[in-house]
Amino acid sequence: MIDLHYSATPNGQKIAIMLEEIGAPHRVIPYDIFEGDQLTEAFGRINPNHKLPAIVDQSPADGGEPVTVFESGAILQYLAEKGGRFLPASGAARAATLSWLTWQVAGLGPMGGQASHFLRYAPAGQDYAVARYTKEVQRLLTVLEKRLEKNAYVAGDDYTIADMAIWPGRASAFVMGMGLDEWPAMKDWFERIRERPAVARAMARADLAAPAKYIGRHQTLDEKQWSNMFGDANHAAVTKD
Ligand SMILES: N[C@@H](CCC(=O)N[C@@H](CS)C(=O)NCC(=O)O)C(=O)O
Repeated sequence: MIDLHYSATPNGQKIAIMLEEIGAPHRVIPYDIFEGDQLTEAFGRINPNHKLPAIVDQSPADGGEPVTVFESGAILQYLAEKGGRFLPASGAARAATLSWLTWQVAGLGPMGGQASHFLRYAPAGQDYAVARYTKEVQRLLTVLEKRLEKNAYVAGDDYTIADMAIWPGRASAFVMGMGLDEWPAMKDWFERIRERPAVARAMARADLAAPAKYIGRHQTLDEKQWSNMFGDANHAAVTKD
């Protein structure tokens, strides 16, 4: 049994999709990040960075003590090794998978997160920041489009954890007005992945669905929610650990 500490955002959805793909028994432990569920000392013992997702594998392969993993890229790699699927064992295919996985977690993910912040959460009038991050996301999506023009999946011929890392964020980019019509190769890749039974199952699960308050084009947080997400409460969590 794997505990999935989960918030219904693209980073959480990556892991939910992977758990469906490998058929790993799991239970979802939901966190409302607006309400500060991620800021408790108990969760700090699972992820000292206080971000979702994280997993606790209660029955690791070596039969030892439960294993905790945080950071979505590390979780995907751990689960691929546990499930024996979606991460080639060696050679060029493994290198490509880990390169594109890291490209997502270190590039597209954070840049998309900043674009989303300045477009959707920050007070109006942040033109420079909006332009900077949306332009960088467009650049990264062009890199992805070029890759998918020549490859069925991002790491090559096969669907891997790198596709799983990229797909949910690409899905949620619609909220920022970033459609798929100008990216034909990406659109085809997006639809093929959406039709995978495991992806369709994950996206249909009520316990994984994003609440309406997470997906507004313009977000309005009250003072406490703002503090939990971006302000004093968010910072205080790491100083008191
Ligand atoms: N690099 C991390 C990013 C995790 C992350 O930013 N999680 C967000 C939800 S998508 C979160 O927990 N936000 C709550 C907060 O910042 O307090 C990963 O890939 O897992």
